[in-house]
Amino acid sequence: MTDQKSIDPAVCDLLEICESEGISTAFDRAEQMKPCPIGSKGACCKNCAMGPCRLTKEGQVGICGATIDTVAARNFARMVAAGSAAHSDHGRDMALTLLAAATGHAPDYKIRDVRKLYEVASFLDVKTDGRPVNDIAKEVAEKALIEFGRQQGNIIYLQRAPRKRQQIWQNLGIAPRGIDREVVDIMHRTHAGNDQDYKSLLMSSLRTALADGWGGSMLSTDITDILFGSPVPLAARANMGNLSEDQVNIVVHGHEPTLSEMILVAVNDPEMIEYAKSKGAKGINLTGICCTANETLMRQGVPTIGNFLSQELAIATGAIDLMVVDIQCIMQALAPLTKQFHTLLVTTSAKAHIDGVTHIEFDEHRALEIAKNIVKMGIDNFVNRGDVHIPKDIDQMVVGFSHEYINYALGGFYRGSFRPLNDAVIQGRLRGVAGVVGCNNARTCQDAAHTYIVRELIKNDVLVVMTGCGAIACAKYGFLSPEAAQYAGPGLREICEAVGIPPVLHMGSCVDNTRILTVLSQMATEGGLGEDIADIPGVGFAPEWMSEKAISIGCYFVGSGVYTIFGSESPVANSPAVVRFMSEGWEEHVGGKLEFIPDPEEAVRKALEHIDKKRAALGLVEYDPTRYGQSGDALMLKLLEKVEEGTLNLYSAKL
Ligand code: MSK
Repeated sequence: MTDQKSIDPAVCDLLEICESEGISTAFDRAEQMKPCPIGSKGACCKNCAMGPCRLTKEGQVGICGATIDTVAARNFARMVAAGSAAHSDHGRDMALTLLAAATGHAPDYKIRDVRKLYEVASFLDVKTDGRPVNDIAKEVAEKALIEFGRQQGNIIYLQRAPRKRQQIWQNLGIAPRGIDREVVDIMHRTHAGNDQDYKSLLMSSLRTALADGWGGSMLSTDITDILFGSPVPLAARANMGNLSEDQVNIVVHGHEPTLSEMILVAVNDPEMIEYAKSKGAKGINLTGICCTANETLMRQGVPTIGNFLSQELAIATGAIDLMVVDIQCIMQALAPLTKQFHTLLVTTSAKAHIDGVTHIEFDEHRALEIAKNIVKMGIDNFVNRGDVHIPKDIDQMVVGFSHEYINYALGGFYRGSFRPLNDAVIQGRLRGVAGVVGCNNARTCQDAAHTYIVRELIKNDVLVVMTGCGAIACAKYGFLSPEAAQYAGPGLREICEAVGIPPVLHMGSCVDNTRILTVLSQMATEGGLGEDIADIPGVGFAPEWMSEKAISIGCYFVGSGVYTIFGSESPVANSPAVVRFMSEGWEEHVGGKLEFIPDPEEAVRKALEHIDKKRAALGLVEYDPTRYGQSGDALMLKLLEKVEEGTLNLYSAKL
């Protein structure tokens, strides 16, 4: 039965143990608790104390008269606001850390990527000539913080979008103002008795999501790169087999790299390693889960042991001595679960306490000291370890494809450009591009939709970029390794062989979806693929989404002109008008649309149709895979076969 819950062999293995020992997990709780058929479709309004009103009958309205369209749109808008707030607040904390580092108040951090600092300074209109790095960093942090509270004008980073896109936002009045302001706007407008026009609510939702994508999240990505370095490709490993039987296992989980980067320093401290040995361990083994894992994975090569739905199963190995969590995607179920094992769970964010769990508040001013204390607690707990069951699964991958690196990979240091990528799409060697992102969801088989969709896309010569738990999902099945080129269509395979990249590129954590916005903007401005993101033959997917952050991400892609497909049932399904407006209405206004398509086969079919439609609109050649696949490694293999047969002499052959 476990194979219907997950396709991950390590998770299935551990689920069997949990089931036989009566240990509760999200997988069986999802079976026992069916989703509320009213709330899950957007038909329950609890925005005032006269309700909750459940609008289940045709034409029924709430006590205040709110229609199903208003209720569904308001509920959806609040999801966008919560998601945008979460991402953006993460971005604010990164800006505050940069400020503290630049002013000498966070001595354990320094500017690791000065080149990126200069680039961001130019976007934020910060002068760099002749100034010390820390002065520049201080002003960059201050200017970034202004973006959160901006009351007039628009978020500066909107200028990074193609001109046509900026004009669309201005014409529609959805160019975001301050990042915080747009979140507050939605919370105000969805209060009882305010905005009761579903179209207005949905257009405002786009503005709030854009404040996340082109504001809070984009700043977060940039500042994280400044502080910890812009990712470049490196080899790394995924899945539970990366836990160690004879070392202290410490797992970082959540989203922010500020603490996890310090934990990494602490576990490599010779004194800490000696201390671990004094307790009978062979050393200290650091691994991660969810997006904190993505952050340390892509910059430092720290292995990931799993994505969102793997977190409880990791505890069930009995091998984790300490799990330290920061913000977002941390299941409360970890608290009672860790008590059934020897694992110590430590919360660290002032915004993410869990009742009954040890809390050591993180403070960037004393970062390394706190990190060392936490690591020491893990070491001390090693002696309490009992039986362990660590699945053997380990998968290899290459991670760290920042947009800067893709640029470099395609043209080298002096001629870095997206020209080769655009040319590949124009020639039909690539049919199009896709971003596949988002979470796991216990209502669907773990990783199944991610891997199906990605396999089909690359088979059809669609280059895929991934972030978040989706990227970890595909890492577990080898899609993020250059060898995965064997699953790619002929054109994509040739590109992978020529450039030496996998057909599926890991671009970071969920906050790093902004890197995809940057790639799309650069493709649009490079020339030959129209003049706007909406012109590009591309699609977005979140096949196993579950969080409000995913909804915000989906909406900022739609607002940027991308056809975006979510798996699972629609959270607004009970309002056909809202469903239609998110598709046809948004497409008419902004060029992008959002559709919920639970069937992955149908999702892929519609995505490819859309890509072909965009190709036709640009006047590009029809996609024809038979034109490619005769060069690169494939040609070499054929020639070698002939040489072995004795039918070809390479020295005299005309190729
Ligand atoms: S961690 S938001 S489950 S991607 Fe970013 Fe994964 Fe989704 Fe959390």
